[in-house]
Amino acid sequence: MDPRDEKGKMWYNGKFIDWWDAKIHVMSHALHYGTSFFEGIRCYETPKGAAIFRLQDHTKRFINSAKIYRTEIPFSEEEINNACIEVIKENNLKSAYIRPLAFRGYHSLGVDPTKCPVEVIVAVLNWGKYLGEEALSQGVDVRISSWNRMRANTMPTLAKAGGTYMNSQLIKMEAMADNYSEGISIDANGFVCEGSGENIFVIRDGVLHTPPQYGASILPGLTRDSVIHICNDLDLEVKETLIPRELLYIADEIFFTGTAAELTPIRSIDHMTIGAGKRGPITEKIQKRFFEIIDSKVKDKHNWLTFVY
Ligand code: PPE
Repeated sequence: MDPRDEKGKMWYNGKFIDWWDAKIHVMSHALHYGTSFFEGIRCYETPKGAAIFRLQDHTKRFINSAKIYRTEIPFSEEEINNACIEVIKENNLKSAYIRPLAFRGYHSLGVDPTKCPVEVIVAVLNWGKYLGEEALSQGVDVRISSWNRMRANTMPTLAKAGGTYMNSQLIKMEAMADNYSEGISIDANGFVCEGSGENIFVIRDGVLHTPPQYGASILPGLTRDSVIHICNDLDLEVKETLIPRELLYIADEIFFTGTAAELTPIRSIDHMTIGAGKRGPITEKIQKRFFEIIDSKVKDKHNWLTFVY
């Protein structure tokens, strides 16, 4: 994705403006202190037209991320949902990555954000495969990060807040500097957490394991939640449990989940081959069902799709 290619309209505080007119002042609070909340949502091209995946759940998480930081987004849940739909229509898109963002704008310097206005945008862009074109079928090579995720009661991990992503950036840059696609973070207690922008599932003896939604310093991912539902539908057992680092090395299959990453298999960690060193059969089964739901090939029984047009 090259932002310079982006044209078209951006939803900005309730109005549509040109992509390049969406500007802020350099003294905006968010720039100085990381004061922002965001979402990443995919809109897929399906045989029945453009469909947004889990829109309402993303909007709820967006509003709650702000609430954790005592911030009220000055638009209702319904208005944000509609903004995501309307910005796709306005740009006449069949598919897109939708990025709602709320941030504290320009008023005064100082840590106290409360006088700075809360501004909201919804951008749409083309975002291809997060970890590379072949990642979904071939898998990726990753490392365990030397950076830990935030300890409980430091930076809240249930909030998808801009500042938190400084930690993600450390994990990602360290991995890339060593030619890995991604890093896996460990929490303050020494247990496996997540990728810099993905949750993780570990398969051993036919059972899936993933860090618990609460208490493991992870973002409660919606793709993660979707995978858990799909596993129930497919009669696959999922355990939400603390995962020691060494379980990764002896796993049969491991994959990342995320809106951007979708379901990306991991083929090696720290140069140790995972399972057969390629996408495993259970990963493939879950991945297949995930895309069948999106492609309307099987019934969307959980009501995950919102059709745009
Ligand atoms: N953990 C983190 C830290 C995270 O950022 C994401 C999403 C997830 C887990 C998976 O959550 P979900 O998308 O609800 O399944 N990361 C978003 C932003 C990535 C970025 O580089 O920006 C995303 O995937 O859209």
